Amino acid sequence: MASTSSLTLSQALLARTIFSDGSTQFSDCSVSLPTTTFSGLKLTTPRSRRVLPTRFNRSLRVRSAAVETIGTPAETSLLEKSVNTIRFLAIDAVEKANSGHPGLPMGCAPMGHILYDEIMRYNPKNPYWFNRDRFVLSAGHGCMLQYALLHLAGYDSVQEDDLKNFRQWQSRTPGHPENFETPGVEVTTGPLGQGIANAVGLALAEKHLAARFNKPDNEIVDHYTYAILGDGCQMEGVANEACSLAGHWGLGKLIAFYDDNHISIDGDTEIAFTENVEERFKGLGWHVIWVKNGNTGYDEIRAAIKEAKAVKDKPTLIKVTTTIGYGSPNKANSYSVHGSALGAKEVDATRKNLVWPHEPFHVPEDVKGHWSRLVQQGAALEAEWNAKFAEYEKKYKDEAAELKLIITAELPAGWEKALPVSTPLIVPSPESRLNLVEHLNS
Ligand SMILES: Cc1ncc(C[n+]2csc(CCOP(=O)(O)OP(=O)(O)O)c2C)c(N)n1
Repeated sequence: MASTSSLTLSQALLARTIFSDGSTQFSDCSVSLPTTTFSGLKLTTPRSRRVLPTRFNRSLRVRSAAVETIGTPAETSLLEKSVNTIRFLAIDAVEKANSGHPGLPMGCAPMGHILYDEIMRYNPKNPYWFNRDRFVLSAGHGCMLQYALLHLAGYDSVQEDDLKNFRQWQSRTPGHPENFETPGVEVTTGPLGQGIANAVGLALAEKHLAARFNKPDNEIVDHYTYAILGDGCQMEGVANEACSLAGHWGLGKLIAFYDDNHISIDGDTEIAFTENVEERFKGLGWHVIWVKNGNTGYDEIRAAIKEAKAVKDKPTLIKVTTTIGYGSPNKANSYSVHGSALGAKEVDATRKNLVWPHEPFHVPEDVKGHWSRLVQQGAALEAEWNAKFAEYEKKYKDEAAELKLIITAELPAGWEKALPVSTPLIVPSPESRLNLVEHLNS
């Protein structure tokens, strides 16, 4: 049973959910919010949406020769089925909207699946649980990956209808992740490079709070920050600057996956981006691992994460070589799948290629069943942490009170007394003014 104070902490975070009418999104949330306690928290009004410009049509040169066709396995494993569910949710949503980026989700589905299904610690029913692991999709254009994962994981913010409303006016699934629209999205991303910089900030915050509040017998702050970034993020200066700091600070709990698919918006990265990213990151003080088969190398991905976690004093970059648009027989490995719907004919061909006989937006029952455990698991993780916090609070009263203030973004009592006292205004005499004019004219 969680202590009252711990519940209060969760409530405060829930209260940060985003509606101008003051309601929360979580209908099944059993806690009621003591509004007076949290009146200091600002509710954000949903923005008026901008109209997304439709990408102009390009004549596409498709490198079909480079595309592998996946054989028809007699029986797909549940894991492959789940990964393909992510791929097809992305394909179907982009197809329905006739707008979006299917390529990245199709290529990154295996690493996304492993992260959300096996590795990350979070509570889908309370996206604001303080000690959750953080995930930042720095390559924000591939947001259907994140929406599909949030949907499968059981977040209330991304229901089937939300997926069907991808990129529509006032939907909870806008064309790039927005943390004030979709609980579960930690950081608004889209401007390339900025997401990984934010991930560095989140990992720094964790390390700072851990240093300040953790005790030898109670490590109350203890979570990881994961990010996925692509070639476009790697090209941006801001990413390098932030990653340099991450290396300098030795942010061991920052693990970034570099989606090394050799394709960017205009074609092969050979055109403009040929630097050695691995060597650069080593130079920045990161631990670097290369997963050579990000398409089906599930064990390779798992082993890389294990290795990354064992390195405590450096952030880790896991370069994962993937195929953009994996599974599409005629468009994979080409820029045509980066930012456009596949088109009905290619969707059919991809369904055949990946042996996916289902209707659009279908989540097979066994896949649903597999993911459903995460709701219970998440609640248990949070309850366990709440109990830990109650212990912490008993033993370290002052620190607990301070940490609570930080988590709920409240100011300590008497904060106004710490404000600097203003100096009385000195009115210059007419003589000194005349002096000044003389000086200026001289
Ligand atoms: C700072 C910035 N510049 C330009 C863009 C427009 N843009 C969106 S995606 C993209 C290409 C990203 O390439 P990559 O990371 O390789 O993604 P992939 O092709 O693998 O999906 C560009 C240039 C942007 N989002 N942000």
